[in-house]
Amino acid sequence: MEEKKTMLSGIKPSGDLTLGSYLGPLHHWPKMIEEYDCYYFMADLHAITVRQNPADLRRRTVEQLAQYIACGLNPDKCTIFVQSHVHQHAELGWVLNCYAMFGELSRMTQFKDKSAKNADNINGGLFTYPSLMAADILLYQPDLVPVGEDQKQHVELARNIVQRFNGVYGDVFKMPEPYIPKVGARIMSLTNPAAKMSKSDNGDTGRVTLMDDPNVIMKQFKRAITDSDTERCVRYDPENKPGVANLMQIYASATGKTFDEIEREFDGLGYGRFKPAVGEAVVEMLRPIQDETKRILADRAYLESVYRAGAEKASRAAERTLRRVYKKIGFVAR
Ligand code: AQP
Repeated sequence: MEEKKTMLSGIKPSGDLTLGSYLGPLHHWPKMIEEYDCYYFMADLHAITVRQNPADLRRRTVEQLAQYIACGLNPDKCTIFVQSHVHQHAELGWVLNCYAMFGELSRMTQFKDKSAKNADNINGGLFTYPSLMAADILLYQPDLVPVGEDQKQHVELARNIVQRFNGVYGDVFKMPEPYIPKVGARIMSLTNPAAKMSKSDNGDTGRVTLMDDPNVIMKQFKRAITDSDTERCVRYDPENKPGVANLMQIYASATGKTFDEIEREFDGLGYGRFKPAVGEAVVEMLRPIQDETKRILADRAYLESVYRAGAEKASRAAERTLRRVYKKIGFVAR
């Protein structure tokens, strides 16, 4: 039998998972399990590049695991782990720091964005984040790396590192290929369609989290920014009507309808009917996920067994790569 290809992806527990986390990466993941040997992780090492409250970080990491499972990741069919449980990530991250150039790290737009957002804490981790991300990827030698549009630049950097490293030591790392899903690729804030909906944007009405109460979700959608054009019709035009395009993208992902179908459905009805309809579709999409998350979270022993087994399996795979790297660069074997 032909061996399955490998795939890897993770999300930082830097805030409660949002509609963006779900419609961007998470809801594509379960479909990959049959075809690929999948590794999914909670990227807690990455989360601390921004100051975290320890109790919140712990809670969110476990809650995120429950949400992964609730969204359809069957732990018997894929490997789910906490990044800090697999020490090889931090170790290879350090090595790859020595193969990532200052100039290329300085060009990362996420570093610039995050530095601007956290001006009082522009730490080294924020700067070298892409080397750790390259390590996350390369440890498992994946064939495919599903990422959002905004992570594409980091995968490009990982590819540069591979080229540089393999150029010196031979064929050590497999060249990673980014994969960007078409629909739901980038969900924007409901109050500012120019900014991505982010987990860490607290206290802002532009964010919907996976565990938000239905009343809260409806309120957020009713308040969503549409557009100031006089036309006031539901039409997919991301350039001139970004707020409406974002809502259409969410509605399309939640209902499976095409943009044409949505335009016909709301023809002549205006935004007053459209916005609550998107809210309702999201509430219905999230309802089973919320119920299942709550059920799983109540079984702490089960969750622990999942992350322990995941860490063991991931560690075995990661160690194979790390040993090879250490040997190639001249470290004495223990
Ligand atoms: N709004 C979004 N729409 C589509 N995809 C998104 N992703 C994040 N937000 C959206 C994608 O999720 C993957 C994992 O995200 P991450 O947590 O590792 O990094 P992030 O992009 O920094 O996410 P946030 O929510 O914006 O986190 P904070 O607020 O902590 O900075 C990535 O592939 C990302 O594209």
